[in-house]
Amino acid sequence: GFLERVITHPVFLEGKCDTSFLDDHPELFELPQKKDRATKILNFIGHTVVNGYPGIKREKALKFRDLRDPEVPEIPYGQPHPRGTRDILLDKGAEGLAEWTLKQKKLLLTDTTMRDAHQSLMATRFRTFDLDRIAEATAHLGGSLYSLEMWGGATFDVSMRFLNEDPWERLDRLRAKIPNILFQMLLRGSNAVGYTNYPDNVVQEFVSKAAKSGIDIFRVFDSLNWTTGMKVAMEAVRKSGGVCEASICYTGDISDPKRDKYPLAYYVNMAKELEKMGAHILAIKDMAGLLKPFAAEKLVKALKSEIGLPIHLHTHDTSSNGGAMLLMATKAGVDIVDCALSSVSGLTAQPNLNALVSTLKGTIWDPKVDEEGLQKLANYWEAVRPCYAPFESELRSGTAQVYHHEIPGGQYSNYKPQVEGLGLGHRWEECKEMYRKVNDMFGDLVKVTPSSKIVGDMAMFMVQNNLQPEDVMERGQDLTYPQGVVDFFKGMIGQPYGGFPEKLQKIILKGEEPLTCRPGELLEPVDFAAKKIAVEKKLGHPISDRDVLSAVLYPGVFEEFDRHRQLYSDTSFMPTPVFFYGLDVNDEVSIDIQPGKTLIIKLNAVGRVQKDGTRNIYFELNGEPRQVTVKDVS
Ligand code: 3PY
Ligand code: ZN
Repeated sequence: GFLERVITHPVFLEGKCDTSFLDDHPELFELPQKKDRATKILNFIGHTVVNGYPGIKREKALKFRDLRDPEVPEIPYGQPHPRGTRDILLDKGAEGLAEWTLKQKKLLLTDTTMRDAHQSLMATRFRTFDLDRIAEATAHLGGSLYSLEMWGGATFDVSMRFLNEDPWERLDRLRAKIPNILFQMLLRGSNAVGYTNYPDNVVQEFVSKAAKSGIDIFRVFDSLNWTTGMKVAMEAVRKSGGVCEASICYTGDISDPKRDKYPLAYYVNMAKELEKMGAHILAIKDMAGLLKPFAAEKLVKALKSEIGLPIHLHTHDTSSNGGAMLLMATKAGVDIVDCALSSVSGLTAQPNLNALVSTLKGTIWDPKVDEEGLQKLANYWEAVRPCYAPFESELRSGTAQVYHHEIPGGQYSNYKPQVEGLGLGHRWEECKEMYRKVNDMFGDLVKVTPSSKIVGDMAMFMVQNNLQPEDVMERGQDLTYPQGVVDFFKGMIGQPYGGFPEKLQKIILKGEEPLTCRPGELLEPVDFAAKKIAVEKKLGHPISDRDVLSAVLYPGVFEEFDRHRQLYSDTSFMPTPVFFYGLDVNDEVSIDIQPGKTLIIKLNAVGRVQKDGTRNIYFELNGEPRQVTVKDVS
């Protein structure tokens, strides 16, 4: 055909034409793979039909045909996007946006539906497919929201590890459809979007690529409130032109004089320091929902009078006091609050956005958003949510127990399955109690990723081995601790406020000397060019610069994800019910694999297991019979 005539042309053969564009477009060489995309998808569905989706127990699997297609609100064709906060950022820059924010009388709202809400309710499983489908409507109906938290935290890891999709591509697809509302991500300081400190140049490169890919606001925190650990990330955000939102993580209880490690003055001092370090916005990050309503009033008042930055309040509704808390904070002058659309709000997620909007209507804080539009968005997520049922935590009501165990909302929906995974499900109450005991043993820590994971790992280790704190203190030298716990006491994620408990540190480190400097100072910078060559060689195909970052942050996870992508192609376009649950015989699904290209797939029959352990799966693809063979490993 055409290609053959080109490559046999004399000019081409003499090398006199410019073919350098081929070097920049490795995808041109992927033709043979693209051609059998349909087969790859059939293989994936066949695999899911036979073996189920990893992590979903058979008894929890739902029927594809019972999961209705949610209604996507229609936006009149050609209607321009309402002017939003991102337009303000593009016009005025980060400082200008901060000034504008301070001037607003109305309460500004961040919607966390696309990140923290599902991280905290269903272990971060929302797929790009469902996010993408509501993106256009969100841009229109949510056009008066301050920001959408839609990236970072656990989404980066989980999208590759469990959903087999590219987090960068999710960002691209949402950005393309939502150009008007600020995009916000959660950045774990020196731990970026991981669980361990990375070399400085990795944090810098990650921030730079995230900003270029469309992140506007970076909420930066350190899991021990160690501001030294936030410096590199904060500077990188400022350099990228992004909005630097620095967080104080709230723990303890400023209204309880007995919890005196973290009094009001502690938070005010930290906030002042972050202001000096160049924050554009200050976040109060109440990751476990420990900030009580009257304490919130006190904290916000103090911060408003002591610092000049807009204040953005984040919380979790685990106790069910979240709504009341936000109202007290509003009265005290908070500028922006985080909430989630009603259908994915409450419990370990954020308080109910739609309810807050109704409550403030007609007051001086009226957020002036499209109430009906936001209801439509909530309705969409209400219809989507059942697809994710197997990942829901079993918390049925708010619980004041959170004030005791202090488990962050984003960890809660993970801690439970981890406990069950270790066969400790029947000792769940004990595991929560041990979480508190470990916190006390460790000197009353700020607990948020990754310090919260370290406390959780130690608690599970102790319950599993029937250890109490006194056992560890008395005969702990002979035990082998989880690696994360050892690294924590070595100073590998930074220095806790008030220092490490010395006796316990000696027991756990068994004579090894801990660090007192910033771990990033000791970690060798990554050579990205060399890394790219090495990964490409290992995988046998070219990868993008963003892939290189994914590979640096999560080496094993990235390789496994890439293997999936090669084997089954990009499965992020598959509707969620078929992705998680496959098809039953006679089910039919239509999949838009790219604009204008739709596959209609029907499952006709599943063959018996053969001698070699495989089964033949019989499909109809766009009306033609097609058969694939998959290994039965169920
Ligand atoms: C995260 O780091 O993922 C969190 O949600 C912390 O609250
Ligand atoms: Zn949170």
